[in-house]
Amino acid sequence: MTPDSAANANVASHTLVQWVADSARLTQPDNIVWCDGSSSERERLLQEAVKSGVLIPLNPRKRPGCYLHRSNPNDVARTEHVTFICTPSAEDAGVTNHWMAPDEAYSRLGTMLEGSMRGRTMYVIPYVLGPVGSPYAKVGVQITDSIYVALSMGIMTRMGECGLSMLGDSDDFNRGLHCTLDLNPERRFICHFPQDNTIWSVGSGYGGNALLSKKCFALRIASWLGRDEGWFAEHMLIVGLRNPEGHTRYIAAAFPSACGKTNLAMLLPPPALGRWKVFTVGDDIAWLRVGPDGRLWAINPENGYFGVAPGTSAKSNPNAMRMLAHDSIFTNVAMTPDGDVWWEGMDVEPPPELFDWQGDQWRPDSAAKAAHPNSRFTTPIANNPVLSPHVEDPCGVPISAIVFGGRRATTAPLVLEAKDWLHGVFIGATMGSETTAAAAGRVGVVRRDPMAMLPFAGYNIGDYWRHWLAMQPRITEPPRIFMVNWFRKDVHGAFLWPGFGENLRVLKWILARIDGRVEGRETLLGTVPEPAELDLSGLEIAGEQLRLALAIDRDEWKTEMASVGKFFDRIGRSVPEQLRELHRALSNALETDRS
Ligand code: OXD
Ligand code: MN
Repeated sequence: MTPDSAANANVASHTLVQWVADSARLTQPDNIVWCDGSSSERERLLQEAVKSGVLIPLNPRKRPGCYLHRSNPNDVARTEHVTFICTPSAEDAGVTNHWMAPDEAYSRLGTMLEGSMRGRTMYVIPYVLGPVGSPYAKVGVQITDSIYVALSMGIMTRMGECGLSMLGDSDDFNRGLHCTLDLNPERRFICHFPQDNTIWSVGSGYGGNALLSKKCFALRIASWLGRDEGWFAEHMLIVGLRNPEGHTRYIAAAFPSACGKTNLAMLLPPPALGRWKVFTVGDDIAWLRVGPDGRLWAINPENGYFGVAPGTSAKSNPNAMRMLAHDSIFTNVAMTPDGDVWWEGMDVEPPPELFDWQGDQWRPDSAAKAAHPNSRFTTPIANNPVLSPHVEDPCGVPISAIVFGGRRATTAPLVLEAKDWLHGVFIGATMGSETTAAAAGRVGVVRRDPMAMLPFAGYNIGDYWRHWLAMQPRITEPPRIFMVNWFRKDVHGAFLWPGFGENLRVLKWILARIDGRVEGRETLLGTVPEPAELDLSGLEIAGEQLRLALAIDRDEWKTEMASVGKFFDRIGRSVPEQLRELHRALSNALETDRS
């Protein structure tokens, strides 16, 4: 589509035309390009991005259709400290979010945006979250001055004409205004205005801050819409598991950023479980609705993966390695002299020389990492060799189990089943996990990360828990709720459980519980497997190691409950009383019960 072509683009929504005109008046771009999502447009944008140095083409024989992007070194992760929920009252945002009054946010960012696109091109990107035509899909339009963002949105969303035709003449779309400014961290703000279905993001080109469809719309704004409209927007993968008898069930699992959601979503079964098949519906975000049958049904709002590269290997995620072979954008990975990519944990020896993520010469004896720990790949879902055939189903897939997981070296057992919905919500609400490189700040510190939504709930977390509880009566066939932890370590710091493909053994136990085929062992904190109930065929794991992986240590859990109590106190009166009560009951039982 040619510049300044709103008329040619057949934009029926007067509100959209007006909003783009207002944004252009504010930012004063030299050109406006309405993106149509065609392959010719993509080719043109790719060529421009290469010409301007934003993308480096990789070796077409090794990585056809692939490009490398190097970001500003100060702009490599989500920046939670400058991410704001802008609601009329601070109480609506709650203590786990940063809050700014809407007027103040519009005015502060408005000043930064004034004339900010002078000399630049404004891309107008209409997109659909969810299968096109699904009654659950939603339309967003992002304005950006970043060609890298425009190209990435073309991978991550169903982008272009489909967005405009789904919108028609309606004014019901998310308005995302993004401008990179000068990438000065002092002028970096990601502001959400849920009442206006609007996002303003300035000063960053990093995916989680700048691809506004993802964390900003599909989680923060959507969680707000979900509360009002009676559904859930969650930081969850969606995976289908087909058993050897040919029956497929679906699990939705919430893990914090960079804790293995993508790996679990496209897991390759170990040889002993080779008759099982795993299908990916989504790897990061799930929108869950109650179906007419009283079950929860999930769609993946996205159309691509924005995954963490380091640690991805033929061993940890062979399906991901296959999908990254072509038509992907890599950000901040290392580059080999012959134009291929490399990162730590790829499990192939680094060549004697590399260009590190900043483009500098790197040798295997260099002290620094070659790839940034939060370096990423952006790749279309269609590249995934195990993509579920149901990914475009308008009503999604029915969910049999919800799994909450964290990265915990201690305390949390390999798997545990909640007693009921309330207890499951408690487990999700109180989960803890070690921080990762996906967000700026210290790595490896345990923090409470309720439902893996700490950085993504678009409103007061206590009200968000209330919404989970309030939905219960409507979900007459609820999924069962579990907690998992692949990351527990022994005293020497070695992982107790092998993880990756072997995690299917745990998922198999979860399905067996749902089918009533295993009893498990009841504990104060929920039901854990008897070791013999786990299918360990073909796996060498010492009995003691497994016992430790499954163990519930009373002292560790007392400490855990004390930390949960402090977290609840910090959140204050919005914590639902039912969760408070359960916390008291579990804490007392840990003190007194000797079973
Ligand atoms: C992500 C994240 O990029 O959670 O998915 O940070
Ligand atoms: Mn995520």
